[in-house]
Order: sequence, then structure tokens, then C-alpha cells
Amino acid sequence: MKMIIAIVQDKDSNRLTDALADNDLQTTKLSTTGGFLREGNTTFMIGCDDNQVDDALDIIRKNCSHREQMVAPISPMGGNADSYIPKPVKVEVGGATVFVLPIDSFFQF
Ligand code: 2BA
Repeated sequence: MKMIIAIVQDKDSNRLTDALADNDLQTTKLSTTGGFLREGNTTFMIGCDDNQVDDALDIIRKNCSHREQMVAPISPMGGNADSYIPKPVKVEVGGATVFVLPIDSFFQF
């Protein structure tokens, strides 16, 4: 058994939930925040059999888009903030950041 942890953008979350459910994959969603952008994203926990992992990864890949986002940089430390004009920079986010973990045991009481 494996635990797939997938961090996706909120905009893809509902579509991905439906696609996983349509393929008999059980999910738990957590509301999370990215450490860099400090914006909300969604983390999926998907417990599945080893032979379902490839299908799950395929579904995640197909349902999560790459998007560009503008980020305003933080003003420099110790500098004169009055003369500092922050120039937004483009950051590419997603499709999904995925971890696949082995599971020792699984219980439902
Ligand atoms: P954030 O940490 O908010 O990062 C959003 C996007 O900003 C990242 O997209 C990446 O393109 C960019 N980014 C992150 N750190 C950066 C840095 N130091 N300098 C320049 N650009 C940077 P993704 O790579 O697609 O990541 C999307 C979200 O997935 C992340 O949101 C974070 O919540 C999660 N994530 C990514 N890698 C992770 C990791 N190794 N461990 C845990 N969570 C991770």
C-alpha cells in the first residue's frame, strides 16, 4: 500500500476530487498554505494499493495545470524603503507536487 500526498492549486481541487472518485480512489483533502507564496493550496492524501499508483499519478497529471503567478518581492532589509519600487516577478506554479510514501500498516477501527 502507498500514501500519495499531492499538493495542488485550489483551482484544480474540485476537478481532481471528481476525477479520483470516478476512478474509485479515496481521498482526504487538507487546506494548506505554500511556504513561498503564502497562499492557499490544497493537499490531497490518497491511500491506495500499489497497483493503483500509476493510475492516480496519471489522473493528477491530467487534472492539474501549470499557471504563472506574479509575486511582489519583499523590500530589502536595511535599505531605504521609500526609494524601493518592488517589481513583481513571474513564478510558475504547479501542476502538482507529489510524494509517494510506503505504508507499513493500515487500520480502520
Ligand atoms: P509555494 O511554496 O507557495 O510555492 C509556489 C511556487 O513558487 C512554486 O511552485 C515554485 O514555482 C515557486 N517557488 C517556491 N520556492 C521558491 C524559491 N525559493 N524561489 C523561487 N521560486 C520559488 P511549485 O514548485 O509548483 O510548488 C507549489 C506548492 O507545492 C508550494 O507552494 C508548496 O506548498 C508545495 N511544495 C513544493 N515543493 C515542496 C516540497 N519540496 N516540500 C513540501 N511542499 C512543497
